[in-house]
Amino acid sequence: MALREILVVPNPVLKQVSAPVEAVDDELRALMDDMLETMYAAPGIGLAAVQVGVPKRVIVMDLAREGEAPAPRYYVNPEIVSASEETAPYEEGCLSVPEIFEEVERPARVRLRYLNYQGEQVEEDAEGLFAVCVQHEMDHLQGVLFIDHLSRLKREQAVKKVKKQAKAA
Ligand code: GNR
Ligand code: NI
Repeated sequence: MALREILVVPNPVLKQVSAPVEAVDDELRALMDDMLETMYAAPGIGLAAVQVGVPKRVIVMDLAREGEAPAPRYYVNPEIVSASEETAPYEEGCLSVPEIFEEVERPARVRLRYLNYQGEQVEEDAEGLFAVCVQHEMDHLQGVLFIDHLSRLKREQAVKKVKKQAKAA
């Protein structure tokens, strides 16, 4: 396992549309292991492969709270089968837009279809933080960041802030 570098805005790789995975094999599992390690180290609750510079349709997540046992989740080629009409707001952040937090409104519940760590097709219902996080990660697979859901002014302010931080670091 190895830590990978997390790309931050305005890195153009983050705008790429990720390609479907052809096979869930040991090479892909090694990528997912690295992603999980990188996510835990950050720390974060989700990570899309494109955030470590690999534009493939792969997401890892762990929503366990502090003190709870780790609960890694892996999503390969995820699709949203259906989404609720009802929406819910959540104050989101992103490891690729460090230290910026803004409210985003998304469908409150979604039904997912994806391949798991073993390459088996699974369907699962998501709500609450799980629904927020999986939609945030699936946006990454389309080259969309949570700040793209904000007004242009707020988005530009966020990118400016991150650039300024990067310079100071
Ligand atoms: O660690 C993360 N926390 C978070 C909080 C609210 C909504 C979404 C997220 S995902 C984020 C990690 C990340 O950037 N994943 O792409
Ligand atoms: Ni993110």
